[in-house]
Amino acid sequence: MSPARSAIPIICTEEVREALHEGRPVVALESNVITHGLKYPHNAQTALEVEAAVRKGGSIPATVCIEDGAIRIGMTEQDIERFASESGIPKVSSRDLPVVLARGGRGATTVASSLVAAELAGIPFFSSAGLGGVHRGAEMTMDISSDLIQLTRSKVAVVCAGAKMILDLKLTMEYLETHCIPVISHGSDDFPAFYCASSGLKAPHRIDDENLIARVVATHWAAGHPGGVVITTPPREEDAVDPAEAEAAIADALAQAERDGVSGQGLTKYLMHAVDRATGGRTAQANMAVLISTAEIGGRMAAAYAHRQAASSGQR
Ligand code: PSU
Ligand code: MN
Repeated sequence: MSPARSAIPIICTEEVREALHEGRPVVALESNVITHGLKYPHNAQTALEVEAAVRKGGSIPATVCIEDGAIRIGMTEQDIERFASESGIPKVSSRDLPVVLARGGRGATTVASSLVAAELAGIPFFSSAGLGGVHRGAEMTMDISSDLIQLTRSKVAVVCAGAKMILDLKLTMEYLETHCIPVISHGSDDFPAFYCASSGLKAPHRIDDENLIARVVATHWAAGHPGGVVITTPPREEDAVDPAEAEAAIADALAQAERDGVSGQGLTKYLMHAVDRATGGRTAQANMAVLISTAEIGGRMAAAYAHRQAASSGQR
């Protein structure tokens, strides 16, 4: 381990440590969705169901958070309950991570900071429902989620249901293309929009065979690329929200955010909650369902990748 890395305390649960040691598949998960994405007690319940779904897919779940200035890889049921029920736990994205760690603090990791943690711990797969991306109006605000920037820097494959629909998905796709991040759609021709099966945008590549996806991920890294791969999977039909309904709620939420002068790091949470209220909780319901269904597929993909790695190291 390099000196820079050993300066960061990383504490894995025993289960995760053993799995990593034995080359068994692990899927990293974020905790910001627990503290900032969903409301108590649905957040705690969903986080546990997400972990169960990763197991059903054949992998070990490792929810990431920061406590006492250490990166925790794997949260116990009690940890999840605490994060879900306590207020005031800060959202920690990549830019905040060194400050919270150095100060000995705690926080909930976004997709971006969870990718940093996953790579440090040697976990090549991560799953969440919706990536952060390029916000609508970013040509004026320059609000682009560090989830995207971190994807260009961390060798972690991200399994998700596309990016959050509150974003400008066309610009988000452009960003990913510009930064050489492969986007592979599984089970659909289209790039999904988190609540909805399609964003109306075609995915650049569709691959349904999970072993082939594992091969793409391995090939991307073998070619020397320093970043990740985005693997999308649409919400199940029964969970998806009608795009027209979602879009109307998003338009209202964006107008409200402008009236209330909300921007910056609080914007994503503000918009997501405004959309949930406008749809009578329908989108929050879809959010929970898609977190769970995506996690199971993430579990399957990480398992396929680990299997492939074991087979190729056995050949050497
Ligand atoms: N709010 C939600 N759900 C979420 C998030 C916020 O209702 O999932 C999150 C995720 O943790 C994601 C982050 O990584 O927001 C992106 O925030 P930003 O757009 O500020 O980078
Ligand atoms: Mn932002």
